[in-house]
Amino acid sequence: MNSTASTTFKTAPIDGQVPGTSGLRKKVAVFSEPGYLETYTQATFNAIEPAGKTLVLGGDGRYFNRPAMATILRMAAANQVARVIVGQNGILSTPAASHLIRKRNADGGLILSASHNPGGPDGDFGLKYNIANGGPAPEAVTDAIVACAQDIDAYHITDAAAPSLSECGEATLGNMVVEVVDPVADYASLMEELFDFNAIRKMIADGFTLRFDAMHAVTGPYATEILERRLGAPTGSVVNGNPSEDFGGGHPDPNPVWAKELFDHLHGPDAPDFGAASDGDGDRNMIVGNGIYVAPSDSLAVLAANAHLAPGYAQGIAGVARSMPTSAASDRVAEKLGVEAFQTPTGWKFFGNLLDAGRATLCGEESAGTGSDHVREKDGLWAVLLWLNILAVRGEGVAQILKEHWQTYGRDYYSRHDYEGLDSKSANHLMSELKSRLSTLPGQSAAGLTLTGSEDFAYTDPIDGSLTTGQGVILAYEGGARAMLRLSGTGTEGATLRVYLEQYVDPTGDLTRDAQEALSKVITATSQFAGIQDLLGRTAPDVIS
Ligand code: VG1
Ligand code: CO
Repeated sequence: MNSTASTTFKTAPIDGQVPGTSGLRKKVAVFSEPGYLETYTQATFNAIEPAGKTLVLGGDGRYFNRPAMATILRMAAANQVARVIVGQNGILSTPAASHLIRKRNADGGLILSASHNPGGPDGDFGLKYNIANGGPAPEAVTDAIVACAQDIDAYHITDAAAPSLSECGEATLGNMVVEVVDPVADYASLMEELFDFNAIRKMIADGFTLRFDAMHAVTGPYATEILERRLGAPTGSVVNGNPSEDFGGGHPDPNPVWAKELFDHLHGPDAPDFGAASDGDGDRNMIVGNGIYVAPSDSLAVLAANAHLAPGYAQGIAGVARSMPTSAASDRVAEKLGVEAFQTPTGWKFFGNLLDAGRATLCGEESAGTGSDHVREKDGLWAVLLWLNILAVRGEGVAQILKEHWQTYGRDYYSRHDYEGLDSKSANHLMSELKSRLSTLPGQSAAGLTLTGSEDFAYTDPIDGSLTTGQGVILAYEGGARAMLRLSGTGTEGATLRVYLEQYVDPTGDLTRDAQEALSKVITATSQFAGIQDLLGRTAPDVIS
C-alpha cells in the first residue's frame, strides 16, 4: 500500500442530517456511529468540490475532536484537497478559524465544535463548514450539502494515517500538505491592530482589575496570551483557562446561569472592575461590570455607540446589524449615528453578505454574540477587548457607561425565557397554532396589554435578494413592547422554545428596574397568546437569561 492509496466505503444512512442554526450538531454517540461523520463529511466535500483547494481545519478541543480530525484529514486527502491548514493540536477558536481562512485566502474551512453545548462522551459534537469569506456557509451551500447527504452512497478515505498535529510545521498525507500552525499568533496580532493595547495596558498597570472565565474551553490559551502576556493583567486573571475535553464537566455557555460563578464574583465583595466569559468555541461573550450585568443586546448598542474610540473603528461604522430577537437598542444608536440598521434572522450566516458589502460594521445577537467586519464570525475576545478599549479611553466604569447610555437612548428592558426538553411535536404544534392565528391577534389584549401587530418573520437579503421565511413570530404590543417566539436550531435533545421579551422605556422613565419585573406584563401576555401553559404544560421557563 503506498501513501496515496485510498479506499471507498459505503456510507451509513444519516438521520436528521439537516444543519441547524450553526452546522450539524448531534450527540457524540451519534456522530461516532460507524460511517456517520464520514457520510456527512463526504456530503460536504461533494457539495464544495474540494479538489485542488486549501481548507482550514480546527476545533474547540472537545471530546471526539481528535479522532474526527484524523478522519477528516484522511478524507480530505482522498478527495484531492491540496492543503489543509490546521491549528496545533487541532485547536482553533471559531473566530480564529474565520480569520485564518481570510488571511490565508483559503477556499473554506471545517470547524469541529458544538459551541456552548456540553462536551464529553455523553455530550455534543458538531461540524460546520465555512466559506471563503470566513463565515458560516449560507443557506444555498447548506442546502447543497443536505441534498448531497441524501444522495450519497460512498465516501473516500486515504489508507495512510493522519500526521500528528502536536508540532507546528508541514507534513504530507498522500498528495496533500498538512500545515500545522500556532492557533493564537495570527489572531492575537489582528487584535493588536484593532485595539489600543497601550491604553488598555496602562489602565491595567494603573490598577484596573479584571477576571476572564474561559469556562475550560477554547479561549483559555487566547485569553492568557492576550490579557495576561500582552496586556499585563496579573497571572490568574484568566480563570478556568485550561481547555478540557468535557469543559470541566460544565456547560460552556457564558450567561448568568451557566457562568454563575463569574456572575456572583462580580456581584460580591471582592469584585474586580470587569468580568467576562466566553463559550466552548470562543465566539460568544458575557460582559459583567462591578455589580452590573450587561445584557448582550445592550452590549451591542454600547459598542456601536463607542466603537470609534478604538483605532480599528476610528473612521466610524457603516451600519449595525442585529438578529430579529435582539433588542432594538442598537437601532437607536444607528439612528443617532445616521447609519443603517438591519434586522436579520437568527444565526451569524445572515450577517455575511452585509459585512462583505460594507453595509454593516458591527453585528450582534441577543445570545451573547457580538462581532465586526474583522472576521465573519462572532468573536468573544474581540468584544472583551473593545469593551476594555472603551473603558480605557473613557476612564469610566462599566456601570457608569451603561447608565449614561440609557440616559441618552432610553433602555430596552430585555430577557429570554427558554423552555427546554420539550416534546418536538408539542413545540411544533405551538408554533404552527400561533402562526395560524396571527391575523386575528392584533387588537386583542391580555394582562392589560394590547397587541398592535403580529408577523411570521421573513427576511430578504438586501445584497443577494435571497428570501428566508418562517424565522419566528413577532408580537408587537402597544407602548413599545415586543415578544418573539422561535424554536432553537442548535439543540440535540427534544425541542427548545425560546421566548424573547422586550420593553422600551424612554430616558425620562425608570431606568433602574429589575428586568423581569419591568417585563412582567409582556411575559404574562405572551404566554397567554402563545398558549404556553395549555399546549406545553409548562408554567415557568427552564432558563431565564
Ligand atoms: C443559538 C442562538 C443563536 C446563535 C446560535 C449559534 O441558536 O440563539 O443566536 O447564532 O445558537 O451560536 P438557536 O437556534 O439554538 O437559538 V454558537 O455560539 O452556539 O455557534
Ligand atoms: Co459558540
